[in-house]
Amino acid sequence: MTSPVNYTLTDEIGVITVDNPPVNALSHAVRQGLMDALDQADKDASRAILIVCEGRTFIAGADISEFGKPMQEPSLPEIVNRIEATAKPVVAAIHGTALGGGFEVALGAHYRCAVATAKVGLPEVKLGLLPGAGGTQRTPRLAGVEAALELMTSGAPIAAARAVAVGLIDRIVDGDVREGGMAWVQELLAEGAGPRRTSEQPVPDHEAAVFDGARALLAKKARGQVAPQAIVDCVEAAATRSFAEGLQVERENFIKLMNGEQSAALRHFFFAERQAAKVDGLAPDTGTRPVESVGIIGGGTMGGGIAMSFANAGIPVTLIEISDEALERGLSIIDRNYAGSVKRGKLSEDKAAACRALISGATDYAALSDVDMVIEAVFEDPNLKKEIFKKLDGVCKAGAILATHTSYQDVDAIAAATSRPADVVGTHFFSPAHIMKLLEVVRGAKTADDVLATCMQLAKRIRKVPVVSGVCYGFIGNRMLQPYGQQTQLLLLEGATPEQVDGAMEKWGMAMGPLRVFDLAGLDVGYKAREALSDEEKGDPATYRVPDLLVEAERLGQKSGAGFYTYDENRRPNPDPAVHEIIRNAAAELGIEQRTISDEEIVNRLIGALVSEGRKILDEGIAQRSGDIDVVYVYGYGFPAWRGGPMFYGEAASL
Ligand code: 3H9
Repeated sequence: MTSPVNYTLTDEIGVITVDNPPVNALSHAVRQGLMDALDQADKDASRAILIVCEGRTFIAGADISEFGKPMQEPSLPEIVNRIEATAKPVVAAIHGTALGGGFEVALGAHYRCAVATAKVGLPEVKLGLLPGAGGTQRTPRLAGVEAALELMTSGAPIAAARAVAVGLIDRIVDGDVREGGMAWVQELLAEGAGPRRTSEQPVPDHEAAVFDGARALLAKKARGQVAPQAIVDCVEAAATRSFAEGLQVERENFIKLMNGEQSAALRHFFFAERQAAKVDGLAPDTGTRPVESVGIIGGGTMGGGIAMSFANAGIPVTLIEISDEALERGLSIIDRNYAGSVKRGKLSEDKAAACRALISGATDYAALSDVDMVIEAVFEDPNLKKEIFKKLDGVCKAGAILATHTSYQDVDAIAAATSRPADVVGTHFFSPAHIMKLLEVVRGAKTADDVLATCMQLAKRIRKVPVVSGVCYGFIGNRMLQPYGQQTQLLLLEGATPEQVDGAMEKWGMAMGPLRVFDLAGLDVGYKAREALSDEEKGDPATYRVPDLLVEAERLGQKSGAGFYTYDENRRPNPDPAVHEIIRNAAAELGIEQRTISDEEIVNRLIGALVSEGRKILDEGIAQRSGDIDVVYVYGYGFPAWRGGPMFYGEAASL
């Protein structure tokens, strides 16, 4: 087998080239290849060494698929230390993304250059880990404690220019990365530059309080997570102990994290997310349709957010509303959202203006005659949706994709309103649609394969995480929410308070407890939906008695200042004895005896409700795989990624 690492001696420079598609991950073969190449370079006539990569990127990290298995020698820390110890100057030349162990290889080198488009980062924290090949010790020596903590605890990559500014990269090279790297090595040799070892440099001065400050901040920002705190410990060791001792602290923490539950969950989630983008049963040669223009029907909150998602990806949007006034209102919400993005520093003013310029409005469906895709995003009225699809059938060009944004409706029934059901698909965005990453792509019985493939690809283009769902009431996410909500109501009647339920779930890791979510969504929404149902369809009255009573007392949730909580002017929820009384009375009326309920019971019953519905969804083939359900819950419902998603957690906890 040929090695994924190639070594050549060119113009007195030993060039080590890693070529391990798709992302040059540091598999065992790459690690061995690097060691062999270093051996060769040690012995030959080279005067300096260049490390560079083939393909789309520099090394993107350790090979995550090898984690959790016995590690084969040579280990990555050994390689990085060996690179740094080399007697000849070593230069790393970076393109694409140098991430994790990949960037640590570059940090082991004595000099680093990058093309301007490159990014570097230490994203291990997103896998529940920390940089385990010297990254926690070398980064603060080069960039200072604060920049190092930010890079490693956020896991977010930084652009080459920023990396130069903080001292992690020495220079930007123009043109081809290999040529640029070679030219710089020649320059360094001409200057007589020798090895420059980061481990021999001191950590720059910093405030002593920075570590405790970071710990306190992360306890809030990364509630419940162990890796960010361990990173702070390692950086503190870098600042207070010798390099060798610091490496030891890093190693011990790395191994502890690698063997822990959180990293196992996050590693599962990494692959689940990538797997979710794949559609089972599609022929490998399934084509996609070009989507270079989009029409959106309905300029409400959802329609506007969806329009922004496309415009932000450079795809022009025509927004359709029923009247000039409604259109104006919709466009002004979009203006406000863009202004908000600029204010929060998410978009530059120029970029926001350029995106906004891609959104135009119309009140006549004729404006949609030439678009490649239409997304209908009007409110959840099946008859209105069908009427719209009939109209679209009349005006849209052949081959246009017709999508309905819906949380619950029957996509097949909507498709049947057209003469081209194969072109119809469901796209369930999450609110706010320009921010939330999840997109449920609903595959109708007749949806064409290339329509589905196009939606999956398009989702990536508009920076969403797509998951395929079959047709059922509520699809994957909202269908599971129903038993979760019902179980929440039963817990209240049995004796838990809203603040206890939310507190238990938030402490466990949910971004928001269920009752705060209901208050945010508005209790009147469910109330109105129930009005249309028969008693039999509504199910056990205990599962909706309390919210009914709250709506009847004009407690509609956050928007009316009171729901399961009362809200102050800053929209902070406060427990309300009046709600406790409503719950107690409802329990008495329904003959339910109240008791003390533990937090553990709350978590097990609520997550258990998600898991058992998730299993039904899998059995019915609504979700392709259990990892897809995990992706839906993490990206759409604030489920903690470090618990792996409900299905992963349910399996591990035997729920
Ligand atoms: C680490 O380095 C620990 C060290 O500190 C210490 C060690 C002692 N391994 O995302 P994509 C696969 S921890 C194995 O769709 P993109 C991925 O599964 C690591 N496989 O592409 C997919 O496979 P498939 C720190 C990997 O262009 C294919 O490559 N590094 C790895 O959207 C394409 O991936 C990271 O956490 C890997 N490291 O994004 C970086 N990376 O086609 C993780 C990717 O079969 N990776 N694959 O589904 C990324 O962030 C993105 O993949 C990247 C490319 C930005 C590189």
